[in-house]
Amino acid sequence: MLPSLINVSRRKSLLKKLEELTREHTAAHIDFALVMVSISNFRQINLSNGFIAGDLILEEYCKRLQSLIRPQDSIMRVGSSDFVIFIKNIVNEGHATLAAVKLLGGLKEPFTVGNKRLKVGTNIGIALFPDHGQDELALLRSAETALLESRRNLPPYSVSSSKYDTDDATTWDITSDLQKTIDLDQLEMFFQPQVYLETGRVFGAEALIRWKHPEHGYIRPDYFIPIAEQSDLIYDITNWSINAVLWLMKEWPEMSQPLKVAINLSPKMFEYQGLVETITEAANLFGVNASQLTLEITESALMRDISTSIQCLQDLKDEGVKISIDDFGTGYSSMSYFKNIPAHELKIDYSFVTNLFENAMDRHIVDSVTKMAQGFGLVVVAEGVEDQKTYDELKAIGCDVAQGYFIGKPMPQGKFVEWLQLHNNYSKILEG
Ligand code: G
Ligand code: G
Ligand code: MN
Repeated sequence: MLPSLINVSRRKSLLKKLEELTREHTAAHIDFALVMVSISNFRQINLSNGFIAGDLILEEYCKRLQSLIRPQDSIMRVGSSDFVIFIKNIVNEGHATLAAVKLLGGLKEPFTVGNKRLKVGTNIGIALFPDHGQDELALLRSAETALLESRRNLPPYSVSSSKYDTDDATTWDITSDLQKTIDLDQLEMFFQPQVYLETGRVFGAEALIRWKHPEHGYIRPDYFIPIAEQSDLIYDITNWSINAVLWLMKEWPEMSQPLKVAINLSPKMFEYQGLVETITEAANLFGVNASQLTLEITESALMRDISTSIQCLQDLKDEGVKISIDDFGTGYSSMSYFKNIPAHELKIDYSFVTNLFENAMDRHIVDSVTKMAQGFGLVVVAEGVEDQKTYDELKAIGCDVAQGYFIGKPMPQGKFVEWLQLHNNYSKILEG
């Protein structure tokens, strides 16, 4: 099953409405589109601006949605920041695409709350009846899959590509495709450089997995990792990631100090007893010092399973492996973390960093989180550094490390090695 984006009670009323529609439309031989609209940065809006502002934005957002559809179409709110629109009398896919583009265009303009203008991100997933599902469940699953997929598109919408089927065809395909890719060793590891803000020297890299699908091109991990987490595939992928990283870093050029490499760890891996051994044995085998390895764990995952993960984190720490708290600020960031979690590093989520100049509150958050984390002895990494201005500002704030498109995009091994060589020479020149 795909991760469900909708909570249970709302899902029930949505399914009921859908069931009515499918029945009605089958009888009349008319097609309709199920359009799922989701605010991508709602949690962050709440965190940066407060829940009152969040509620106001939601209200304005609903009004704007209403103004963008035709009177015969209807909207349902199905989650805290998720909506479903039923568009009737759809003739073909192009018609549905037009509707999505119109919605995105209308929702792109900033929203005014008090004296602030805030940008709201929207993702859209579309499924057509009956092409992408002949009953309400299949149709909803197709729309949810399209919504997930929309995250790797620009503009951020996607029309379902699944042919209707009564079984779990969509999920099954992806899972078996992924299994095949792992077996054939066709996943790729990309690296995104990280530099010290103070000196500009290389600090290390974040390893980011890529799946190059023969038909669909590069598929981003935020799409397939959640699917892998639903099965044992996540174990295979984690194993592959660790080995690929250790293998590839042996080819990196000698730098003035050993580079760190950060691997993203799915929280599901804490359920696996052999995690610590797997990592330390692999490091031994490849002759890499465990202290060069960092595991990134998202803040929300740590909060969810704090008791099971904490012993594991402590064991990893005892072996010299470093722990980084990823996406900080996007969950319910708690101070108790710093006291209880054996972490070495904190990554400020890119959503705060990219808005550093547009949103005074975000700048304030970056500034205070940096100071607080450093007070607890953590290295602070800012993600999403996209320009010189932001880089300079982070340096002034006193952040330790920067990562982002301004420094370098995630790149395959060959490109990354070139980048390291160039950067190394450049640093030498600077230092005379
Ligand atoms: O680069 P980017 O869009 O691809 O990464 C999207 C998300 O996928 C990030 O949040 C990152 O944490 C996650 N991710 C990237 N590589 C891996 C990996 O090897 N394992 C796991 N579990 N997650 C990964
Ligand atoms: O694990 P995490 O969620 O932190 O993954 C980092 C994500 O951020 C990856 O998807 C990566 O491709 C993306 N990313 C890296 N640098 C930038 C940047 O400068 N801007 C934006 N918008 N995204 C970035
Ligand atoms: Mn990460």
